[in-house]
Amino acid sequence: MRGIIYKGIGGFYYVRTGTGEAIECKARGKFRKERVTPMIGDEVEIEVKNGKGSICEIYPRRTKLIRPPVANIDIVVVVAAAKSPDPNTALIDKMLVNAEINDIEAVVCINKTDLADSSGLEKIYRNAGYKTVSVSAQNDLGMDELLDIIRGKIAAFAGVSGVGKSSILTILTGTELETGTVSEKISRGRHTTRHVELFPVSGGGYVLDTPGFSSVEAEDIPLERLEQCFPEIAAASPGCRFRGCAHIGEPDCAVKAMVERNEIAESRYSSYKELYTIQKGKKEWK
Ligand SMILES: Nc1nc2c(ncn2[C@@H]2O[C@H](COP(=O)(O)OP(=O)(O)OP(=O)(O)O)[C@@H](O)[C@H]2O)c(=O)[nH]1
Ligand SMILES: [Mg+2]
Ligand SMILES: [Zn+2]
Repeated sequence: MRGIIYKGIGGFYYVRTGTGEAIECKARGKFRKERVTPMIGDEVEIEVKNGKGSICEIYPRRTKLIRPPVANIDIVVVVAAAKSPDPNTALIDKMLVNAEINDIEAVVCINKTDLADSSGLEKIYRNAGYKTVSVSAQNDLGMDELLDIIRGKIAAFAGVSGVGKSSILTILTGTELETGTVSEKISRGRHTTRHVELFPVSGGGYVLDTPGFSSVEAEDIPLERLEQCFPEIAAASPGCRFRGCAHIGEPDCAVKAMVERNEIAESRYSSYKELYTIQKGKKEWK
């Protein structure tokens, strides 16, 4: 029987089969010998005997994230809030880079549009080449548009604490997920959402709610791949005078010209420069 691992606890894997049935499984011993660890999101073949399941095969992974450890994510939804907390473009950009470097499609979702206007933020990311969607979990607005984007896929929801990931997912899945006010979180000093689990979406697909997927380490991004992680910079790059232009101090740089004309957002270019500088420094120390 074929299924997907949606949760793992204490050596047990929980697999949902095509019929929607959930089965508790152990991994066969051969995986340990081959040093393969099943991941949440893995498509697996299982055998069930006397109500006990065992995973006998793991199908090839389409994608593989390390933080959090999840396989087969098709799309990353980077969630920000129009307000409370105020959007942090540097962190949004890092989450987008994390998706790009793992070859996973990314979209930007702006929540809490009942509190503030989201058009400025939307414009930054639409200009960068990302699909954007503005929603309000509180007023149940924009959820159909979001659903259309993720339907049938495995979607990971990323974003800093308090932007409303769990609130959105509660609506999309019809499963009550743990949410909390921003002040409650600060006083507890930690996230509300603590474990990694895939939840089925009405109409097909799964969503992942996790606090862990909020950043990317610059060491994970080779300099030569950095430009590709910023779609609008990669698109402008052929207009630079020099091939291999780093868009930092070179003359006749098309990217910098576009930043000056406000055609590439200043915040996006700063994020690029920051990651470039960190990575360049590391390379020179080697
Ligand atoms: N005004 C307003 N508040 C919202 C909206 N969506 C969520 N909230 C509130 O924002 C707070 C944080 O929401 P959560 O869904 O717990 O945020 P989260 O992103 O899951 O946070 P972590 O699990 O800590 O990463 C809660 O008090 C929600 O009620 C919205 O659209 N508008
Ligand atoms: Mg949460
Ligand atoms: Zn350039």
